[in-house]
Amino acid sequence: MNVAIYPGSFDPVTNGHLDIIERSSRLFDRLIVAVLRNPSKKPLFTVEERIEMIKGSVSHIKNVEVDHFSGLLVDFARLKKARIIIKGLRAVSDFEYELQMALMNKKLDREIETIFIMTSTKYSYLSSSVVKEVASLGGCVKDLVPPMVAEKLKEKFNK
Ligand code: COD
Repeated sequence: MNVAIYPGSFDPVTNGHLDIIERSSRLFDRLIVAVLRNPSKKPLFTVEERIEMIKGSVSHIKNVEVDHFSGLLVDFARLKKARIIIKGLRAVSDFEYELQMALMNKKLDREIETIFIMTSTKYSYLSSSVVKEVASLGGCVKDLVPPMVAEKLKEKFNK
């Protein structure tokens, strides 16, 4: 069975992330969306909230599950018997950062392969940070995130 992991902060999940999830779920038997629990960062949403929002947005895809991890991604991958890491690429700036991580993950575990999926043009400008900024300033994020996330952002920023 081909198991792949799509890791990220997903603070919050956007339509760009969902596009990567939908497209990679068609390539592997099982796809684990893995939310990083990073105590040194101050996210807008808790891990539990982020998981709930992803679960609510991917329930129609049968081979996708949502989990969380802390520590090294390669350790989590080994635990889940996954050898493939999925990353999304939007721009050259993503590539430099992602290449460094892919090479480091390979150094840490030579069984791991990172597979890059190109963003869809319509989501190429989309990131969780931009979405949070727009929402915090009262802008409309309806077309950028799943409805449940738009609702949660409204609650957070009271807009
Ligand atoms: N279109 C396509 N792809 C997108 C889009 C979009 N619009 N938006 C985001 N993506 C991609 C990103 O490029 C990334 O691949 C993924 O979706 C998740 O994005 P984010 O922003 O939610 O998550 P990141 O980039 O903050 O996640 C970083 C990790 C959690 C993957 C990383 O920090 C990690 O692996 N940490 C664990 C510690 C570790 O093992 N370190 C050693 C490796 S160097």
